Amino acid sequence: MKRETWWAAGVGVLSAAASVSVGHLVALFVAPAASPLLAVGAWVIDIVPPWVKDAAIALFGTGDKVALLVSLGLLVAVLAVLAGVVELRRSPWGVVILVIVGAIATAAALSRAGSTINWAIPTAVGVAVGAGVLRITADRLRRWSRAPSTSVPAEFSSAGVSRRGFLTAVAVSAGVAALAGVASGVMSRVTEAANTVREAIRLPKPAVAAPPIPAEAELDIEGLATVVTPNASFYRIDTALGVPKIDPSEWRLRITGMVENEIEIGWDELLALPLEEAAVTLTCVSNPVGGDLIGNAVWLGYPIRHLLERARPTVDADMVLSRSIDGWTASTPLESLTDDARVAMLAVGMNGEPLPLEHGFPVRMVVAGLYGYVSATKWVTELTVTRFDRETAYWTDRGWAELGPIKMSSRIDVPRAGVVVDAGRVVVAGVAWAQHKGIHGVQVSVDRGEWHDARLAEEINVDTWVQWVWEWDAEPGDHELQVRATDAFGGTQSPERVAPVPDGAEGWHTVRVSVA
Ligand SMILES: Nc1nc2c(c(=O)[nH]1)N[C@H]1C(S)=C(S)[C@@H](COP(=O)(O)O)O[C@H]1N2
Ligand SMILES: [Mo]
Repeated sequence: MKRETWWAAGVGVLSAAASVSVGHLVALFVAPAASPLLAVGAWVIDIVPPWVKDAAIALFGTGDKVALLVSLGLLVAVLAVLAGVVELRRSPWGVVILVIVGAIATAAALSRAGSTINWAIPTAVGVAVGAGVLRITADRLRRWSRAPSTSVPAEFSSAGVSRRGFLTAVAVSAGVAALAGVASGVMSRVTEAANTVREAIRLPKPAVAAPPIPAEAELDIEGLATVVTPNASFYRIDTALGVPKIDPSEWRLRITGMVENEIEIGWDELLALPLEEAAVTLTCVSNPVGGDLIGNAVWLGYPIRHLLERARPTVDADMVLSRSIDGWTASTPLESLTDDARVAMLAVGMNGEPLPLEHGFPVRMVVAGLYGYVSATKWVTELTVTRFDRETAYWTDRGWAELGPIKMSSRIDVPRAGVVVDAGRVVVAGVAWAQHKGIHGVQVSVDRGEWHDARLAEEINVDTWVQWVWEWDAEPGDHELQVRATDAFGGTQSPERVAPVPDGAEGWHTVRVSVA
């Protein structure tokens, strides 16, 4: 084989290494399981027939996962060599091979349970970097191999210059790949350490326990969001590129600003206070009608009003600016935090566990009835008592409304939009919410006809969503289902469509289905 073919093979492997290591690093920020190698590995585990799995386990024992990753690595290496050689000879077909392999890895990532469209990002970024490496290095290799050899000293000949150009590109690319690899290693270790600390924590029993979730609150219908959202599938929204890792023993919360008595509290002191438990449904103001930026959990925490009682806000204060360790801020009306009729807590627990790192470990705010951007500060370290006319917060600086009470809404979960269902009895089910008020009723209409009352599941409390179900006698054809809710004060959702900006979406969730 010619020298340049060897180099081309190396260039292919280098670009694959850059893709994988950069993709893996980006995945640590987006979602670790979206790493190209891990996603493809998990996907292969799902699709291989059982006998292959059994054979692998028999052959490799508990090393079967390692064997899988090694085989995948070898497969990638072979494809990488191919991509390098093809790119040298028939540019841009080598890049095309890389992109196709990337597309398969992306599809694998998106097929994972709980994946979102963001899971495409790590592989996309990885492939973009890899494609750049492949293009540039293969191009320089081509120039080098075509440069005429002359009698001038090697350093000055065009062959010498182009050789140096190629080797520089290789060195820079290898540096990028290695740096991404090292950064991933460091990040994984830090996350691991934070998780170890988190797992060792035993939260105290609540002084005021939430009543058990009534069995009748869960209709248990396939495809319907469960009434309590598991932590692993709880929506996540924040501006944090890397999830902050706070050592609870170093965590402190300061209450400052317009108060007569500044206070500071640490982790142990917080846990020693009488904690209360409450089920509250969080919602993001960006949630479109029918969207899934909403989740319900049982939170354990300490009422913020008790801490404010100790800090004694001055009479002219009307807002609390909460700040996260990463600088993110939210502005919450002071009266929502001092009102003893509203759940507003410094939460440390979520569904019986310490907060997951990405949901604000070790301490976050949870305020019933307010959108997350004005109340749900994760990784919270400071509460500044102030006034709306003196300070603004992260999202209010970016055009979102100063006040963010959650708007009543309802969603159809089953049947899913676009599906084909059999004529006859069809279960239509979903969730409805009007936090801090409570849902009184839900109605469904077919093809914009009359409204039918849905049956509500038992409500956990007024701060949580409620499931609903309606049985539809479906006739063949294309149909449109719509849902609207009424709150406990008699307000009903209006049909006018309103975009999420600046204070939350409005409108009736509409789902088209075909009945066969
Ligand atoms: N530190 C911090 N806290 C934050 C945010 C953020 O960007 N940074 N986003 C808020 C928004 S907009 C929402 S909707 C909720 C989402 O909480 P979750 O990710 O636990 O579901 O967190 C809030 N708390
Ligand atoms: Mo949000």
